[in-house]
Amino acid sequence: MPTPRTLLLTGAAGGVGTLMRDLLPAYGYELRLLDLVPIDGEPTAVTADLADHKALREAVRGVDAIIHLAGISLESTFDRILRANIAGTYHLYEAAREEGVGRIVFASSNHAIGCTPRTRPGDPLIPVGTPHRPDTFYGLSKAFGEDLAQLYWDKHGLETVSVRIGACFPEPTSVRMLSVWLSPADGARLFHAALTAEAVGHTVVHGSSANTRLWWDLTTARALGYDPQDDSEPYAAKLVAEQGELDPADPADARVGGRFVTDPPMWPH
Ligand code: NAI
Ligand code: 15L
Repeated sequence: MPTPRTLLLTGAAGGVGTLMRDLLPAYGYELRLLDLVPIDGEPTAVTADLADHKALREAVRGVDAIIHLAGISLESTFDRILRANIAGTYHLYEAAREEGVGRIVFASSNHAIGCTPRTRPGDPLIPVGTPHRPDTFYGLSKAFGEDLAQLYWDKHGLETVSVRIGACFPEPTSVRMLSVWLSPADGARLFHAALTAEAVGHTVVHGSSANTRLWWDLTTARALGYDPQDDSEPYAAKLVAEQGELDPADPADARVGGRFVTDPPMWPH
């Protein structure tokens, strides 16, 4: 596909959105911003809910591609996840289909496979084709998003790269994060690769830096042209001294999703 220039960034007020607003313009993108909440210093940003079909149609009209970050980014009640993440992602795909947008980069999550046992030293890395094993309603919504993306590719020719992000923050803050960290700069590299690779159909990739303690396979991400430059290991000595190594006897430490696996579910209230 031709190199996209104009991008819609949903969830632009959030943590990853804020990091990407700083980093993506250097790749030559012009960003159109959308979020449920107003964005400081961005008077032209669209303030809209993913449930607002008319606003979504207008927001996607004329863009070359979309990075879809908007939604609830942690566990919540099923009803809230249903509205924001499941129905919300459907509404975005419908708007994109109606307006003829060619490609979406979908912010999936490691929590779509969160109940998968984590890799121990010497084990093979977790392949991208590992079955969905969501650890929460939140992870379930990301599994849904990946399947929705497959449906829109198979039925409508709308391409997606689903990026199962590990943890994208300025620095790793836990021993678990040493394995799953995606540095902001590598995040921008990965999004750029996902936006510019030829003929992606629906491709699922794991989204991490080149961490020494990596748990999953980055082959499909590298095949897009992603060349991660960062490694969490320089942060390891301090974090391990403070927190200790992961304990294989602790169920939260034994699986990919960490405490998402063991936290009690949230019920309606
Ligand atoms: P965040 O919670 O900081 O930002 C999400 C943004 O989406 C917020 O600004 C919020 O206002 C907006 N939003 C929520 N519901 C909305 C709705 N109905 N309509 C419009 N906007 C809505 O999350 P963060 O950390 O920036 O993550 C971005 C995306 O990446 C999320 O989809 C998250 O699930 C995914 N992700 C993030 C990871 C991370 O390490 N930060 C790891 C894995 C996945
Ligand atoms: C996610 O999916 C969350 O959005 C993020 O806040 C982190 O908790 C991350 O996963 C993680 O697994 O550390």
